[in-house]
Amino acid sequence: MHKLFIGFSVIITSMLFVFMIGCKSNSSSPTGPSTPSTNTISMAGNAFSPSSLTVAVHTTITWNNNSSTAHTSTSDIGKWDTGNIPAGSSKQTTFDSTGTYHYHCTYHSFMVGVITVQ
Ligand SMILES: [Cu+2]
Repeated sequence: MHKLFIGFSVIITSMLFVFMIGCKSNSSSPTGPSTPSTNTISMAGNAFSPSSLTVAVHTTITWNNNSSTAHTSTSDIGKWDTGNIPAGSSKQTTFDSTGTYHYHCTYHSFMVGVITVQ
């Protein structure tokens, strides 16, 4: 009788354990925050390409200098300045506030572009 009781308890405990594991695997995982997108602007032929770009807030833009001379991406209102980007290298800027931002290259005043963050 006593052995039977112990055996019964083991079975009940095992079933409870399996039930708990089952519940855990069934619980839905929480959805994480939306991942910000990444965009690339090329600096080639002494021009920004695309020269006009609209991105979502918190987007990181990668400035790729694909030309043979150094360039910068410098905000007209001092919002950001990548500083010197040597030929063949790149830098990144993250846009955390909405607005329309005009920018230029400090070495080539005719190199201009605009980024709209919304
Ligand atoms: Cu330039």
